[in-house]
Amino acid sequence: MIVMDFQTGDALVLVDLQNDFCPGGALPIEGGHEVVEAVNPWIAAATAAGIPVFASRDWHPEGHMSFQARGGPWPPHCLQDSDGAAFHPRLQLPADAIKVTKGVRFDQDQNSAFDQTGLADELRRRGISRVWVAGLAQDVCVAATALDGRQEGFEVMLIKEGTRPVTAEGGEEALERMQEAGVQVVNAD
Ligand code: VGL
Ligand code: ZN
Repeated sequence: MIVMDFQTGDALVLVDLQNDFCPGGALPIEGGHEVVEAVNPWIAAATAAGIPVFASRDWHPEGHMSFQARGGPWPPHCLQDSDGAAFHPRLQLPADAIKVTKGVRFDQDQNSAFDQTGLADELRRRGISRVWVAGLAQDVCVAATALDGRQEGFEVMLIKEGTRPVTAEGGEEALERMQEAGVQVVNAD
């Protein structure tokens, strides 16, 4: 078990810690708000170690193709500039956190923070070789991000207490897929 063992060449990548994915939001994930509390110490440790913090956000146009009205799987969520799309108020993002905006395309969804955002190139440009991933949801955007991170050649550490799934079965299945792809699962407790 490796705990908050940050080193030069690391980045912390926080996926979609937005109001709509927390209880009371448009696409609530059970315990989503607890994830926010769980990642705050990781943000503090990263900042103390000089490790950059990236924060992705789902940022959909009105009537996005991933919404049920368009035949997609999801209720409307994370509408651009809405309160639901805002980062959770208790998330202690540093002022210099680098935001990664996704889900903006009209013609397709982007679950992974790497999907057509240029994130992989930006990480490489900064000399980053290992990413610590946490956020929502474990079986959707976190899994897609962790798997793409591996695909792009990064070491990937999944912060287990820093993520929750939409469904328990989906979460288990995603965890297996991530581990098979070489994602290391770590826990602070
Ligand atoms: C997500 C469902 C729809 C996520 C985004 O961030 O995991 N899930 N859009
Ligand atoms: Zn979405």
